[in-house]
This record gives sequence, C-alpha cells and structure tokens, in this order.
Amino acid sequence: MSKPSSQVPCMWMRGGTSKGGYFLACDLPGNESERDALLLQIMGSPDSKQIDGLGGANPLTSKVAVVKPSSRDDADVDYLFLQVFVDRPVVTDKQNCGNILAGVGPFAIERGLVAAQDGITPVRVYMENTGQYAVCKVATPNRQVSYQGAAHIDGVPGEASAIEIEFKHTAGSSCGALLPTGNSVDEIDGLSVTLIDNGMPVVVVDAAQLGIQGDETPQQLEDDTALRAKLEKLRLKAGPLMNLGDVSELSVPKLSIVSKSRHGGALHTRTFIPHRCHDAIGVLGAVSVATACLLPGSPAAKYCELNISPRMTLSVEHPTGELSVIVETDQDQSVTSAAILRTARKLFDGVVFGRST
Ligand code: NQM
Repeated sequence: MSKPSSQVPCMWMRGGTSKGGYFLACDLPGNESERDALLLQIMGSPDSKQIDGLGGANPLTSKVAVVKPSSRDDADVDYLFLQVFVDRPVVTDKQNCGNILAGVGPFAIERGLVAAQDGITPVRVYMENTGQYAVCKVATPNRQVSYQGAAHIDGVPGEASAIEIEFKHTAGSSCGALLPTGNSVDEIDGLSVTLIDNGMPVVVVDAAQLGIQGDETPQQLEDDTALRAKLEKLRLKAGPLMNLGDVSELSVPKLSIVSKSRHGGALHTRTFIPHRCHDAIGVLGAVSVATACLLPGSPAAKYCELNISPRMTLSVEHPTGELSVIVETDQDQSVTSAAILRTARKLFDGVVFGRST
C-alpha cells in the first residue's frame, strides 16, 4: 500500500463568508480515506480549538475545495466541497458550499486550469457534491485575477472585487426534489415547517413557534440548550423525510429560523449549520430560504409581502447584515435560477503539512 503523501500544495482563501484550503485533486491522495485522514491533520481535527492545524475552530473556517479540470463539455472545472468537522474525525461530501465556491474561479485561473480573459472571466463550475452547475464571473483585468475592488458583502470587513455567481437547476440538489415531501408545509413536533432543497437542504421554521424573537445573537441562541435540543430533534426527524436518511452524522439539513424583517429586507433569519449558529447565512442556504418565500403557507412566506415577478431580488437578513438573492421565476412562479454576489481573497499559497512529515 502506498504511503499517503503528507505534504501538498495548497492555497488558503476566504470564499464569501467562509475560509478554507483549496487543492488541486491531483495533489491529494486518490484514496478517499487517506485523503480525509490528511485533511483532518491539516485542519487540526478533531479538536474544538483545531490547535494543531489551520482550521479556525468553526465549521465556517474548516472547509476544503478540491478542484480539477472538467471532462464535461459544459464545465471548465469540477469542484468537490468537503466539510471537515471541527470536533469530530469526520470529513463529509454530503453538502455543497456556495461560499467556498466563490474562491473556485480565482483558484482555477491562478492554477492555470482556466485561461484568463482581459476583463471578466466566466468560470463554469460543475459542483460534484450535487451534480449541478454554477457560473462564477471573476475580475481579470490584464488577464490577471484581481482581488481588489469595491464590492462589499455583509459578514466580511472592507471591500474586494465582485464575483457574480449564477446557479441554475439547483432544485432537489441532495433531496431529489425541491419539496422532498411534496408539501410546502409539514408538521413536525407541532411545528409548521418547510422542508426545502434549492441547492441546500434546509428546514425553515418560524421563530414565533419556537418561542423566540428571531433576532437574538448567534451566541444567545447557541447558549439556549433547550432550543438546541428542540432543533436537533426536529432535524433528525426531518432528515429521513427529506430523503437524507439518518442525518445524525451529517451537516445537512440546515435549520433556518425565520421572523419578520428588521431592516427592510424580505425576512430575517438565524441559521443553524446545524450545531453552530451561522454569523451570516450560507449562500445556497439563502437561495433555499428565498425560494421558500414564494411558497404559499410556508413560514418564510408568512413574513414577506412579495409581488412575484419574473425577476426579483430578495434580501435575506442575517445576524451580520443581509444576502441578496436574485431569483428568476417561470409562469408557475417556480424559481428557475438564482444569482448572488460574493467576494474572495487569496490568503496564502504554499505547501501544507500533515503530521507524518
Ligand atoms: O449554503 C455554511 C457557508 C455555508 C454553506 C453552511 C454555504 C451555502 O456559509 O451555500 O455556503 O451552511 O454550512 O459557508
């Protein structure tokens, strides 16, 4: 048996409101268990502080993108997202990540997988986790990736260059259908919830039914052990209903707690991912919540007054601001595509070491 390589080229990047390691697939062990063992070492997991690795002791900063040239005619690169758990020895590909996706275009260009155009370079990404596509538009003045710009996204200080991301046909990414139970609303444990997957499996639940305001800080919600127990019980019941099976060891479905808008957006959210409360909201998670806003009877729709039109911007408020989702709908008022704006930044490029070096 070949010894796993324990020293690999890696670029560390912030992608949207997440951060993690970007690797070329050819630089990682081909065997999945060897790959995952190396990634756990690189991140310093399992350990709540990730002290012996590069992970930031939070699921949002313990993420990996594995990128390779695509063999598909309709994609430039294939992107596999891996969530490295912080305090458990688990690496899972059972979810996608639209934030880490923001760094995939720049990384692919920097590594020479995609030729930069002068101006904007569209990078067509096949998202291996869910078998779906996104187009990421990267600023490349003079055929060089530019990270500097004037775009701001809430949850990240300062400005950087805009990366526009368009998703198509994300419905049923992991659950097989937009509404895996066939219903816009289901009752679980006396709660009226929407079980939805438009790129990310999400349980949408009404803050009022949970007995909270919905604008508590993430820390206040994480400290509420009774609430967390209730949410986990709900999640474990929702998993099989969403065709995800036993989700006790999975990072999906997420739980988005919705309430009335506080800042003029469509609605307000707090999202558990699933055991920590997000400082913002995941990209595809926001797409799923925005889609739920269009479903009559959904707890999300209860809070927004929408005039449904073929192209609309829904501002999903979260603890550190908002995430605007531009959705396009067909005659049946079903969402056909979604676009969002992200930024990314290269933090370092070099070689990262496993423990056996
Ligand atoms: O929903 C967090 C994030 C995410 C995932 C999570 C994401 C998405 O904010 O597309 O980006 O839900 O675990 O990075």
